[in-house]
Amino acid sequence: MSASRHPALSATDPELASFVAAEESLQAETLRLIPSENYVSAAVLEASGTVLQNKYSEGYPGRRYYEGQQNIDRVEALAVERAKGLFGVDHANVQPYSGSPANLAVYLAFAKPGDTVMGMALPMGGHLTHGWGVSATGSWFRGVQYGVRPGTGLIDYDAVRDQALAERPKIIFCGGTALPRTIDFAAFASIAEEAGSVLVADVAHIAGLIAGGAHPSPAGHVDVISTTTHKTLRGPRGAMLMCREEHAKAIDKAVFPGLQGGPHNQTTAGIAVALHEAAQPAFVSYAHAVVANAKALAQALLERGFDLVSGGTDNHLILIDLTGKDVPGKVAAKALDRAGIVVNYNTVPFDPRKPFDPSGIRIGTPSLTSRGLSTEHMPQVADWISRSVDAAAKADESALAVVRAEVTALMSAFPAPGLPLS
Ligand code: DSN
Repeated sequence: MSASRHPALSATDPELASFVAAEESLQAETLRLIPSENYVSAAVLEASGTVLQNKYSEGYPGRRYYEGQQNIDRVEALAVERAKGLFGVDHANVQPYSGSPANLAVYLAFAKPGDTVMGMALPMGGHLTHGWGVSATGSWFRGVQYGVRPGTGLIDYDAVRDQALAERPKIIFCGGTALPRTIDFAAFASIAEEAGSVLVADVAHIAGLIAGGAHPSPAGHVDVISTTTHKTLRGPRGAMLMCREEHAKAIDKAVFPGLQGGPHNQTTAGIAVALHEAAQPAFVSYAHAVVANAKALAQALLERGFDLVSGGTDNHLILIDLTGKDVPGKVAAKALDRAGIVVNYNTVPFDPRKPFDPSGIRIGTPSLTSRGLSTEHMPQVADWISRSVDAAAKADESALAVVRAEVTALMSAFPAPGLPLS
């Protein structure tokens, strides 16, 4: 790390500073395809590292348990107003520490231990906190799970409706972590209304696409919107809960004092900046470019013989089923990492393999789009993935090294927001 970039850290703790410098280089040199990751702007990075973190602020603007909130109240109120404006909602709570605590607050607000709750199964593309067994949400509540159709990889809305009417869950979650297709919020809303359930859209992955008009919004269809702020939205690691006015008190009470203590004010500031950036015309272009890149990458992968869950993508995410390639997801992901392409191994629907050694890899285009790569680069990216997976099958380390050199060369021409220029 250059002393001029983080002089105090380098002087006080050179060992830790060297780890940060190494991470900066890694993020600059590699092609980051994990669909839930991104690069924050220098402004978000600065806001997230301010003296705001020296302050305790239990409560909400104008209703705190500690004095000295003159500035903190303004920061949080600004973030709240920006969230409401950007997503078109009555109420926003910007205090959840991250996505899992945000979702836990939803359970606290609307259900009692032992109640039935419904969400998409984790191996089908859902999230742990949507009632999956190993999560607190699946052990403190009775989680029932829906999935996708075999063959198409698409949500079977008729089956979801039948299950919801049979189970009458207190809460239904829609959204997930490995869903390449558009979520039909109106269809979920009509199911939830018939079943008498509170409907929650967990849009963590697609919040930035919604903000930029590249995915339909759940606002007006669902009771609560839960989202992290650091994925396609390009903010700091945090979360928000947004809802109709009728649920505002329940949500706020569940976040504080129900689950959390003092909010992380420095994160709130970063969220406020990210929301401001996401309200600019350039972010509309960014969101649409993310989707255009994902579609172009999916097409290039199909042309190279890859099997994609649901046959492609409508959003930022592609789930590659490697069953036909005879390379397990974990082996492929680790080989790609050695080639400078960062992905995560992932289950595919109806995966015969275990989650820690599954059949798929999950990729996405938010980060590469933040660096300015466009559809013309996607055949090259698909080519690197194809060569790396082939190299993994043959244990050909020299082929991976060749890909890595090519990746590093291209990425050096596309500096990442927030990172030092090398
Ligand atoms: N860890 C997130 C993801 O990668 O999708 C979900 O919480």
